[in-house]
Amino acid sequence: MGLTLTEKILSAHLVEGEMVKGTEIGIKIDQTLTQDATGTMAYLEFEAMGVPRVKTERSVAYIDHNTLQNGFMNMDDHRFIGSVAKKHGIYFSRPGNGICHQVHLERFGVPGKTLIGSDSHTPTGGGIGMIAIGAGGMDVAVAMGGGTYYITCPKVVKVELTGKLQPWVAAKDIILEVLRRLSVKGGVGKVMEYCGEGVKTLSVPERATITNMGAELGATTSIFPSDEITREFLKAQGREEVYTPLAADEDAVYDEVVEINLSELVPMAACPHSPDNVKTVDEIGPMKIDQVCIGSCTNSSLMDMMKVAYILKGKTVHPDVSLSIAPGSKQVLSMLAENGALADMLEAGARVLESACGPCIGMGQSPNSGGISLRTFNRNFEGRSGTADGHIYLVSPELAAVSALTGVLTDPRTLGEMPDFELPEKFLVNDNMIVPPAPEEEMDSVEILRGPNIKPFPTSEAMPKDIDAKVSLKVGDNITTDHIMPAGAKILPLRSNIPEISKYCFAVCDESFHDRALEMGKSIIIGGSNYGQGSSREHAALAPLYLGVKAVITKSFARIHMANLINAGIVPMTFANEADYDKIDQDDELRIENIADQIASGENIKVTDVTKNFTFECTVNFSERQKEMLYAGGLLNYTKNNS
Ligand code: MIC
Ligand code: SF4
Repeated sequence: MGLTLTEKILSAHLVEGEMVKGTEIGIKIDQTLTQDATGTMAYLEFEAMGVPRVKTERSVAYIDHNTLQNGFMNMDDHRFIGSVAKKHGIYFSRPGNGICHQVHLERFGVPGKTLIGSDSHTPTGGGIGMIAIGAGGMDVAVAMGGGTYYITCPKVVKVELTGKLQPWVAAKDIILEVLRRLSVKGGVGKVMEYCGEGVKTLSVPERATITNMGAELGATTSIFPSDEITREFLKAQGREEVYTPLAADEDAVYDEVVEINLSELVPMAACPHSPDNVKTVDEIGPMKIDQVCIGSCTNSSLMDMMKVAYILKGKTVHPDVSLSIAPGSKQVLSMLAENGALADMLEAGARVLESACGPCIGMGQSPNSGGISLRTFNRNFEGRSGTADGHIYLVSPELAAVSALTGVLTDPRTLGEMPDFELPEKFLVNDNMIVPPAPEEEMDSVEILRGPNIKPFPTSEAMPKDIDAKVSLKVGDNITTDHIMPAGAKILPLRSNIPEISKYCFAVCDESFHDRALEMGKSIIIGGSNYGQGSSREHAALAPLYLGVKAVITKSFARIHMANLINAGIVPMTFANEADYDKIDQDDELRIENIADQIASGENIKVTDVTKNFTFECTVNFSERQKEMLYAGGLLNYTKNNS
């Protein structure tokens, strides 16, 4: 029986377990990446492990999220990360060099290798045939130290692409179509593997748009084969030597098949407030818009920017619209400057931002109140833009650019004929903003620069015998990490200060949560399905840990968040009978007796609602390793106990 590409790469990296779907496997990690919003914590954790030099083939620390320096905090963190990188064998991509996923694809990604990153959009690397997975900072720290990374052996979905996109229909529309069909939960426990004739019509940046936004499906990752198109891309980056052809076997067996005829796709948008709320432009109609933002790790490649510049050239942005553009990397921005496209954007009235995440994570460019903003990004969760009642629509760069000119949502196909946009034969390669680590013999002399913003992370205790705790919060379905631990310009600088950042925990849902949880001392959170979707930020587990949350009971969890809860020593459990969710209210007192014994028994966990006087059951599906971590009170305690 033939193998899928996913199975080939995973089995070549398998160090623990067997390739049995649904069971836990341990894989060797070749490369890691961090960004600055999760990186400070990840490197504090790495330091705590006491490993002098990273043991990966390549580890890179990027500065791209917290680049708005409205106070000392962010730059302090950047300097801390830069110094840790230099000392411990990590490449450091300086602020201004670009968004981690874009730069990693350009300069470091290698087909067939494994990559984990402390950012949920790490699967961008799947665009060149990597198994690239988003993870919590602690998992990345462990991988940097040479430790194994654990995932549930995924199912593999074949996404068979046929046909060819019509002019002005974009790669973004392909992933929006997948999201429309499968929803934000549709990819949980799965890898989306793209194949078929249609794959050959897509360039690497287009493939990367699709694998990037596969994160919104909740998928473990997404992957494209590594083929001639990959080789051309790597060659143009001056890295042809890392190319290897990779594809699934002809007779590979997949768990599911999704068929998409590219020729039938039309321009679409994900409407507020979820990436799977997808409609065609016709269905939405010519809606008046206030803002357009082009960029983010999903759509900020040179090719995207060249299309945008072509559309804007010689025109002026509509007077009622604010247009901002953030090219994804220094390479992209420099090439736009050299070939004149940047001038076309500026002349049209675009507000060109530095190469960073920027508005995507609420670092500026928040829309006006009640404003309608078209963005080429990947997430439109409520409040994420920084404007609580902002309406964010996720669209392709083509659609964004033409709409910026007309002031209404506009079908880019009205632009008529489309010129051939081709990747350059040679990208501008200048890695001067990537600082290599100090040679091993000099590492001892590198001083770690630790600013006052950096506070130690919260300690967790070993699992108590019983958990007696009140429900501090009850929330509904699809709660995102942006609800649990919001980002934005005000809060992001607190990423290395858990006590401070905890004040904003769940503030989007209930501003009184912080005080109530602290007052309760210990508590339990009740959630609906797909709890914790979105970001990899472990702060969404560390802040609840600091506030005394002992367990989270939901209808279902998103993958990375569940791993982060276990790493933090908070017990994630799911209702055996979903109807029990309705019976529990905030402030109810819950009692879980002999929790460790119950977990060890492998049976359902019995939880008593003391307030309402009934008992319900929860399922847990922990590997032995996860059980041990929970007993110890999290990954750090577990690692200490075992070293
Ligand atoms: C995001 O897009 O939500 C982020 C900000 O990149 C996060 C990481 C973080 O919260 O620092 C992610 O996607 O993992
Ligand atoms: Fe940055 Fe946005 Fe990409 Fe997250 S989704 S890495 S915030 S550009």
